[in-house]
Amino acid sequence: MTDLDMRTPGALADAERWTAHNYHPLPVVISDAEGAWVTDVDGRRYLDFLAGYSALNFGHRHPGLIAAAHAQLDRLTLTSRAFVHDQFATFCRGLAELCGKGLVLPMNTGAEAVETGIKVARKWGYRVKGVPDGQAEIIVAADNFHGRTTTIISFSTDPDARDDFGPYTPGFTIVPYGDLEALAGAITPNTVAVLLEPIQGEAGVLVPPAGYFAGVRELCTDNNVLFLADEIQSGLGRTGRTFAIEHEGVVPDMYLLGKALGGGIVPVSAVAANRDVLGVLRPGEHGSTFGGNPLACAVGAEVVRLLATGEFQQRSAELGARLHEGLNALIGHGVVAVRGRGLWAGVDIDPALMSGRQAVERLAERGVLAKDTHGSTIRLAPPLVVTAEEIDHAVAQLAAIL
Ligand code: IF1
Repeated sequence: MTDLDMRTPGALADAERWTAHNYHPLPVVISDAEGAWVTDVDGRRYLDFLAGYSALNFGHRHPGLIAAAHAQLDRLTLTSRAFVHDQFATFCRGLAELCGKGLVLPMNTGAEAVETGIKVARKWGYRVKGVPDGQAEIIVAADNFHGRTTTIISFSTDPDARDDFGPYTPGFTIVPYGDLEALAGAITPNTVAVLLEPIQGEAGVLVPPAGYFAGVRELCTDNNVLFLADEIQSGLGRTGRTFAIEHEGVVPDMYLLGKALGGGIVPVSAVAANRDVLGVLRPGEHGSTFGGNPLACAVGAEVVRLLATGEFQQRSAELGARLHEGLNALIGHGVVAVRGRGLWAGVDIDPALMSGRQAVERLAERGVLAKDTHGSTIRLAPPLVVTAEEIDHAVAQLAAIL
């Protein structure tokens, strides 16, 4: 940003002064937002093509979600799970039915859902499968991203996410993503689960080879191993289906959900599975202060209602085709490759032209917000309320900077 007006630099300096530098944000200070648009403190408007890393699938301040939040704020916000509240069963039942599963365990962040999935898979391994105590193994993919806790980064292959955070949690085996043979070779009698993203987000929106997940499903079923699908970023309409794994015609044993489940208002995450899996937990064995709180359940239940109609999935499929058509036309004109499904794309910019960071800085100058992942790859993931014209406008700005 060159001609920063007075308010942005001051706000940037203040933020820089008082916070740990665990991010390197673009110099954009947002103060208002609605739908697919945000406005900065100097009144500049931007199309939001990051959407909170897919936590804003329904756009900024979706009226139905805000109304659900306001109504609940005026009644009851927190009880803890020491008691029940009148929003709890509605949310858990609605989400369980959306997933086609028998039970739901609500948490708050995505990492907590992943940690819950890991703990439940291990407990299932010991109490149901009969794995010797402390010997449970979970298979994950290289280039995964499942969160930032010390256990989760223990099985990360990204040095930035992992280095200097040891000692690391044992019990995880890493295989190449998309490689069925390697996965088959990694399964032992102590394997309790396979944990995979249906599309690898942070890795650059990597779509697996056709048939890969059908093979994963078969291997897990044949070896009495749980298949955990991390749909925290790929799920809830982002790829044109309720869950990205649907594109593979496969049903996982556990859905790990988060981000958009909170409607872009409150952190809401959850694990959905059948009783033979989630039923292994007994009172006192897992939980969290805010998991399943009334405000989270009121918003989460409205998110489930929004998804039940299929309109957002339909929009993502139709407008996603338009987005990918526009992006594919740039291949050979500054773009090397485009990947993704629905309203989700990973775009590899020609590294000889610019880095991913430079690309998103230039896009911001042209009023489009996006985020680079690694190297010269940028990810594009607008809210599912984006219009066709806004998609065309964003693609035109990308063409203009190349
Ligand atoms: C950051 C990106 C990173 C996720 C999947 C679990 C989680 C995430 C598939 C954990 C979170 C966020 C975290 C945020 C940036 C963003 C991200 F992939 F979306 F781009 F980091 F890789 N599973 N992804 O994508 O959920 O605990 O954050 O609620 O940490 O920088 P969380």
